[in-house]
Amino acid sequence: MNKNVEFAINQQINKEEFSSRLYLAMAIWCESNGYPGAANFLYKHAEEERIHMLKLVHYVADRGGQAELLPIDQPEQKYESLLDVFDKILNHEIFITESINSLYEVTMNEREYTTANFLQWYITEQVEEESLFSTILDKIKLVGADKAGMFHIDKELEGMAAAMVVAGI
Ligand code: OFO
Repeated sequence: MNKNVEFAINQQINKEEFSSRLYLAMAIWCESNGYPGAANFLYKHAEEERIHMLKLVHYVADRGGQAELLPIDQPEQKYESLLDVFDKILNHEIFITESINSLYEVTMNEREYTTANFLQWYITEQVEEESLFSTILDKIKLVGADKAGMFHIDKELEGMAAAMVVAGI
């Protein structure tokens, strides 16, 4: 496997692993701050990020490369509110999208078209994730300090977590 591409994928593996840990930290905060639905949704999302990481790990192995586990940063563990949590998630996903785009650029520069093709899945996934999190964030902003509205959003997130279980995520 092309060494520059392998290096860049290993950086992405690290970011996906960090994403999983970040959403786990957020789920823990939600669970102990009265948002059980958001917690379940984020526990599931942490698992999903782990799947994103493993998909890259297996791809590197399949192409005869060597996946490497790099040190992961400690995620923030204290949040001000549910709004703060989802605001940070959206910003993080935008950062991940930029990172996937840079990785795609490396594959293009190295003429690694097979890997570029493989990365299409991540490009599509990022569009879906940014849209999902921005919709949730808009709803949280809309209800503001209204407790009944916030309760309703938490229930909705619980439903989304249950749908992820049904979908086998
Ligand atoms: Fe939430 O994103 Fe991975 O890729």
